[in-house]
Amino acid sequence: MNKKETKIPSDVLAVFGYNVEATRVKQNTDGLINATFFIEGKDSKIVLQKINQSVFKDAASIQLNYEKVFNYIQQNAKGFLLPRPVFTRQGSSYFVDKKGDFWRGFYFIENSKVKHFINNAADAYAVAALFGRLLKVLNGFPAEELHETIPGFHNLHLRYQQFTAALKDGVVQRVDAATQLTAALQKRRHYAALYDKIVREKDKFPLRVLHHDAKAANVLFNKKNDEVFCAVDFDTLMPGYFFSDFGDMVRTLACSTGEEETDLSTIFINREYFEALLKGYLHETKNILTDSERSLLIYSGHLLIYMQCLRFATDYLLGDIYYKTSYTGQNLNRAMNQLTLLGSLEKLVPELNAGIWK
Ligand code: GN1
Ligand code: MG
Repeated sequence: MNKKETKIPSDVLAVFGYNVEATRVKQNTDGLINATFFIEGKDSKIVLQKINQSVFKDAASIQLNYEKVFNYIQQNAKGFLLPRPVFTRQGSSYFVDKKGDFWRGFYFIENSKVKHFINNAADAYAVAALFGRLLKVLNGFPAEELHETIPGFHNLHLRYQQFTAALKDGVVQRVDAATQLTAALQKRRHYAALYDKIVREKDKFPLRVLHHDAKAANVLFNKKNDEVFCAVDFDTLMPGYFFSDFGDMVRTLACSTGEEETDLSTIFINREYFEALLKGYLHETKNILTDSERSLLIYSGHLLIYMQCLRFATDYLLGDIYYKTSYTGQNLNRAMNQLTLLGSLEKLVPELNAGIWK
C-alpha cells in the first residue's frame, strides 16, 4: 500500500469540537496502518486518527474495548495513566464521516515525546515494567469481554498458513525473488508448533489481556525528566497469550536498529537491553504468570520476530496489500531485517531445552 496524504474534512473537526480556521493540523507519518494528526485548537490539543478499515474491519470494536478498559483502570488502578478519549458532541468516542471514514481522538499528553530507539538499559527496564504493569492491572479484567479487533492477530499458526498460501498464490516474480527468505522461514516452522502447544495447554497458558503492539514507538516519555509516562495505541488490545508484549519489546527495544534498516550487518540483539527487559517485565508480572509462562518468557522474542518476519514476507509475496510502503521491495527488506534479528536472538538465547518445541 502506498503512503497517501490524508486531509481532515471540516465536519470531522467540528464534531470533535474544533473550528477549521482556529485549528492547526500536523500529520504524523509514524505508523504503518492508521493516519495520525496532531490537532491544536484554542484551548486543547488532541491526537486525531483515521482508522484503517481494511485492517480493522470492525473499527467500532476498538473503541468499545478501549472504553471498557479505560473505565476499568479508572476504577481499579487510578494511578495508571492512559490517554483519555475525546468524546464528540453527541457523546460518542468516534465519528464516521459521509465517506464512511472512521475517526477518533485522544487528548494530547503535555510534555510527552516518543523515542523510536532507547539509548540505555534503564529505559528498557522502565518500558518493560510499564507493559508488565498493564498486564498486572488488567489481570482481574475478564479477557473474554474484549473483541478480537483483528481476528487471529497474533495467531502464529494462522500467520504461517497465510505465508504458505502466499507462496502458492503470490506474485510469481516475487515468490522467485524471495527463495532465500522463504526457505529460512520454512526451516523455522517449529516456532509455529510451539504456538500450537501454548494454545493447547489452556491451564498452563491462560488467555490474558495484552496490548499486542508493545513497541518502542507506542510509549510516551516525559520530556522533562525522561521517565516513562504511558503506553499508547491500544487498537490491538485484546485477548491473547503471555508472549505477545514481551516479544514485541524484545523485537523493537533490544534491537540495534529499526525495521527499515537494510544494512543487515548492523542488525543484532543487544544483550544488556534484553536482560533489562526481562528484569523489568518480571518485576511486575512474576506473581501473575504461571510457572509455564515464566519458563517460556525468554522465547517470546523468537515467536514475535518470527511472526513479524512471516507477516512482512507474506505482504511482499502478495504485492504489498497490508503495510504502507514507499518503494518496491520494502516489505522484502523488512522481512530480511527481521530474519537477521531473529538469527541474532537465536545465538543469544539458543534452544536450551529442545523439548519445548515439541
Ligand atoms: C503495525 O500501526 P503500527 O505501525 O503501530 C502492525 C503491528 C506491527 C508493526 C510493525 C494493526 O503497527 O502489528 O508489529 O506495524 N499493526 C497492525 O512495525 O497490523
Ligand atoms: Mg499499532
